[in-house]
Amino acid sequence: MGSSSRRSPASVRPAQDPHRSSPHPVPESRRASVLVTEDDPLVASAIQAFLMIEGYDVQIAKDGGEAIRMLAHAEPDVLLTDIGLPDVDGFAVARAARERYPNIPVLMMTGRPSVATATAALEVGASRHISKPLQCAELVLAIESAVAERLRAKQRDAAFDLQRLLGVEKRKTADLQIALDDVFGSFWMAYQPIVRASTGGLFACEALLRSSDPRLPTPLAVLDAAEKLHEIHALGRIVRERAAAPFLAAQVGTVLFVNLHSRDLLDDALFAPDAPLSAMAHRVVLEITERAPLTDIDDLARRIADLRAMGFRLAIDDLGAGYAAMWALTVMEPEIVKIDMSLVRGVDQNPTKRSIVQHLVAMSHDSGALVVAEGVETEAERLALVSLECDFLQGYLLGRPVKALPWE
Ligand code: G
Ligand code: MN
Repeated sequence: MGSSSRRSPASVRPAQDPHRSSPHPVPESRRASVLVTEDDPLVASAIQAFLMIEGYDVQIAKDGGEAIRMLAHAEPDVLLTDIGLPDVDGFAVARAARERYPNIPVLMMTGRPSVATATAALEVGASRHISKPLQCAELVLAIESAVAERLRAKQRDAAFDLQRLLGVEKRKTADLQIALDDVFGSFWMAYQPIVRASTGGLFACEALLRSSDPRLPTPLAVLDAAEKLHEIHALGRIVRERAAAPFLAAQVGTVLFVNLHSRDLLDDALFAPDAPLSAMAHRVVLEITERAPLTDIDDLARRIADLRAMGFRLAIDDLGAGYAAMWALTVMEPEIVKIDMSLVRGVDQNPTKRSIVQHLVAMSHDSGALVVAEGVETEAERLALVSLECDFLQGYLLGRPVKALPWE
């Protein structure tokens, strides 16, 4: 506003609308912040007082330069700027605001409205062009609708971002599904020997899932993908079918250890008489890891009893790796306990591990379970485990997992 249009605070005339009740409730949108650029201190303080009563957070810039500096510091919800200012004009302030915040609503006021000022205001993206003297009702309505528009724009942006995110997630899921479908076709079972600790003779083989697909290169990656895509049952069925195949063909007497996911216990196919493992159940040990919780499996005890009735033996896998060793031992009453390789690694040198293994072996034997030590890599570990009375040993020292059955 130039000096010619300076007016007293009385120029901010109260609203004429007789229906406006006062004091009005302050709606949520009124807490919006307004940056007012006005060089006339009296008009500025009148606008500020009025808008603050209306519930707005108001900042005053006394010239264009100050407004631009304040804009650099923080984004107001609305910019209300006079056109005539002593330094840069209101159009420059509007342009600077729009450059920094493309969606900021800009209201321009002038004491000398003309087609030219209205057109110029439009060109800098002002949503409203207000004539002075200001009508309070008009000013509030203009600010209210600017704030509402700003809110709608923000919601549109958020909805757009969400859509984009969902799109990306959807594509990722679709890609993962393709990878998993391919891996279902291509994965194979490797077999690792489990030997008798006393003689070194072959007792059993553990079937281990192996994938050479770079998208899902490890058993854990395949399991994670199957969990994400709710395909745990499908995966388990193929695992059991592929693990059993060479055993069924060869009719060998060696025991087969197969890993179950805790969810597999909920799959009826595991219990079916014509399922791949059912016919050879008396030669199969089903491993259930201690790492994953079994607490959310309904009817756990009955399901375990059903498997036993079919002839299966049960093993707790990775004992000592989780927090539920005692619980797993008492609920499952396993025939076999597999001590986790984290306890086996360096057991010959670490007195604590030695003592834990000793106690786990004693507890297992007391409850009638036999013990497999997993992940045996050195002769020193082997000797320690033999002296600690482990019944069976498994690990790279005794044999790596290989595609062919170890006796072939
Ligand atoms: O959870 P589970 O115990 O089923 O995991 C067995 C895994 O441990 C297999 O992937 C197998 O390749 C790996 N493994 C078997 N023997 C050894 C070993 O001696 N050392 C190490 N580091 N890993 C082993
Ligand atoms: Mn295992």
